[in-house]
Amino acid sequence: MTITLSVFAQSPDRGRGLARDMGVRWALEEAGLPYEVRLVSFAAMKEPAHLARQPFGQIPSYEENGLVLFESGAIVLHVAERAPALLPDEPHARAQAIAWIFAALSTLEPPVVEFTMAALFEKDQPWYEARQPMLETRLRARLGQLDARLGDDDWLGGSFSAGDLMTITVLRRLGSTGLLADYPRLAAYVARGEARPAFQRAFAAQLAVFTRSQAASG
Ligand code: GTB
Repeated sequence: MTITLSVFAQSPDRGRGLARDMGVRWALEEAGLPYEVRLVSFAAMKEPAHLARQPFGQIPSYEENGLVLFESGAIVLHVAERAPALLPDEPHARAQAIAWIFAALSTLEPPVVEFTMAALFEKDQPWYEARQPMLETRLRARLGQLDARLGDDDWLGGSFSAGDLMTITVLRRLGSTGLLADYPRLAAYVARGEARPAFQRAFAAQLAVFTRSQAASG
């Protein structure tokens, strides 16, 4: 059984582990499942061979024994279903961990992405200055709610799960904004996730891809 992930040949995040293969790599490391990577360029992502794996021409995609999957959340869930370290067996705890995967992607991620993408790519737009405070207010509302739910616990469901993995993966995108400094419990939560050996291995693996790509092109 070989698992193959398609990932950026040269990640635009320069190896900071912000592209969406990071959560999948982390899940595979937590599950103890080895994997290989296929490096794809931006051009190759739009070619039929990759579109057959990922219909929107993006990374990541996942292949295993004839199964081809896309969407990082679906891939993490697929991996987690085989890993008690990521999804508890107890039915209620399991359903709640799955709810946190969905919450990370459908409730938390949209305001995170809107805010960070605008700050990165839309600063020159005439509406930027007027719109960004509104995006920040929306984002802070979600961060405040998440902070209240986490409270002083280590993890969202008592013990670490794929729900935490996905939530922390989304929160990491706020790293360069400094916003998490206003939510010390969330900042500590992210740090706890990043301190996990599986996270460290996943981070090192994606950084090595970027470092090699720089060496090859430099
Ligand atoms: N919903 C999909 C999933 O979760 O799998 C979204 C996949 C996705 O957005 N993939 C992006 C992609 O392939 C890379 S991760 N983009 C190329 C394209 O659409 O042509 C998003 C990303 C990119 C860069 C940074 N960064 O530089 O910090 C962070 C996140």
